[in-house]
Amino acid sequence: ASVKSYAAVDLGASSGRVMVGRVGPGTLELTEAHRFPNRPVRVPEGLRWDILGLYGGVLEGLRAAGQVDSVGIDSWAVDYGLLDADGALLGNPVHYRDARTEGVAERVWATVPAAELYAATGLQYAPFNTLYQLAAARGSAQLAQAGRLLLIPDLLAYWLTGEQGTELTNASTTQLIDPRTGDWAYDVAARLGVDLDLFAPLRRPGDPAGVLRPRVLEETGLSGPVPVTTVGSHDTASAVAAVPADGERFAYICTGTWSLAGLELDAPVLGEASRAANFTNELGLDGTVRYLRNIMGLWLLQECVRAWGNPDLGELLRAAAEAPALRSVVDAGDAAFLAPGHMPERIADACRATGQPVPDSPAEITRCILDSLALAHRKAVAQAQALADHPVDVVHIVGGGTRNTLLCQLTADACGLPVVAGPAEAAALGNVLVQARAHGLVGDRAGMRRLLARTQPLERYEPRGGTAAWREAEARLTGRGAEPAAV
Ligand code: LFR
Repeated sequence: ASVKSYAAVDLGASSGRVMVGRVGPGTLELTEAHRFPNRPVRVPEGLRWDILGLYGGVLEGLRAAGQVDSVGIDSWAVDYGLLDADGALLGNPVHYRDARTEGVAERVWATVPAAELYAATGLQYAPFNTLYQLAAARGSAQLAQAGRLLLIPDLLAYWLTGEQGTELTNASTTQLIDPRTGDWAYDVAARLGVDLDLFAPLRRPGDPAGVLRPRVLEETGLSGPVPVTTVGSHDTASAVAAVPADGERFAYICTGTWSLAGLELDAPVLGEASRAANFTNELGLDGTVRYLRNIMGLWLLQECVRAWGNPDLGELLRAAAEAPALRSVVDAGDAAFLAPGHMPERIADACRATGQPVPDSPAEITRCILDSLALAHRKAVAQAQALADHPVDVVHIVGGGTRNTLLCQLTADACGLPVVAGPAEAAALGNVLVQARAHGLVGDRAGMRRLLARTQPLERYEPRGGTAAWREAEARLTGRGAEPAAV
C-alpha cells in the first residue's frame, strides 16, 4: 500500500501518548491510540519519574495502535536512567524539577567558567542541564555503579529493542555536545570529569534503532519485524520539525508545559550577548540549530489549577479574557517558578515585589499568567531576531498551547506579528514525519512543512493595536536593579 502507518510515542511532562500517523502522497493523518498520565512521584530522596508506569503506557499504546510500519519515540529532554553492568536500570530517573541541582552550577563554573561553557556547548544556563545533574550525582553510590547512561527516549527504545544509542537532538540538551560539530564536547567533559563512555554511540534522526524484541511483540500483539526508527527524540526537536512554515522568516513557539520560543538557524550563535540573554543552541533535524529560550509556559497555570482543586479550565479562560489586561505581569523566564507547589502565592509575591497590583481571584491570576507568557514570548522573539540577525514576518505557535486561543491572540498582540497556530500535536507529527522520511515517503524539511500546511488545521491571529502597552509592561520588569535568574 502507498499509505504507511507510524506509531509516535510522545511523552510530555504531564501525559504520555501513542499516536498513529498515516502518511501517503499528499496525506498526513494523526489519530490518538492511547493517552496516559505522567505522574511524578515524590519519595524521601526527591522527585522521581515513574518510568516503569510510562513504559507500561507505551506498551499499552502500541497494542492499541495495532500493526504499524515503524515506531519512533520522543520525550522531554535532559533526564536519564543509569544502567548497571548487566544492563539493568539503577533506580528511578530523577525529575528535572528535583532540587538536587540547587547551587551545583556555581561549583561547575569554578572549574569551567560559565562563559567558556557557553562558547563550547552553546547551551543556556538551566539548573537541570544533564551536566549539572551529573555533577549533583557525583560521588553517589548509584553513579559509581553505573556503566551506562541512557536519556529517557533512548532508555525506552532500549527496553523495546535491546539496542542502545544516544540520539543527537536530545544529547544536545546535556551540555556535553558541541553544536558546531554535532559531536561530544570532549574538552568540557574531560575538565569536568564526565566519563563519555557512559554514553552509548550517537545516532541521528532517521537512523535505524533496532526492531521490537520478540517479547515486546508478544505483549503488544504486533507481528514482526517492527523497526524502531530514530526521530528527533527531544520533543521540542520533533515539534520544531512540524512547524508548518513557508521559507525561513519565521519564529516558533512550542507551547505546553514549557514555552520554547526562538528560531531555526543553520549555525549556532555563541557570543557573550547571546549567553547574557540566556538563549540556547539545541540541535534540530539535518544539522539545524534550535536557537531558543525556555519560558515557564503553561506550567504556571497547570500548577495554579492544581492548587485551586482543578476548576473548569474553559470557564477560567473565559473569565480571564474578561479580566483587565496587563494589570500585573511576572517574569515568566524566572527560575523561581521552576519547582512545583504554592504557585498562586509565588505569582502574587512576584507582583508585590515589582510594585504591581496583586492579582487575587483565579481569573485575575490566570490573566496575569497569560499576559506574562505573551510578554515573555514577545521578548524572546525580538531578542532572537536581533541576536541571530534573522528577521521574521510571522510567529508559528505549535503544541498544546494552540488550544488556548487567548494565549495565541495575546502573543500576536505582544509580538506585533501575525500568529499562525497549529498543529497541537506537533511533536507527534514531527516524530511521524521523520519516520516517513527515513522510509522515503516525504521529501526534505521544506516538503514536510508543505505537507503539514496542506493537511493540518491552522488558525491565524492578527495583532490588535500597537505594542505600546506591552513595552510599558516590559519596563515594569526590567526597570528594577537586579535581573532575575533566568532559566
Ligand atoms: C519540553 C522540554 C524542553 C526542555 C524541558 C526539560 O517538553 O523538552 O525543551 O527544556 O522539557 O526537559
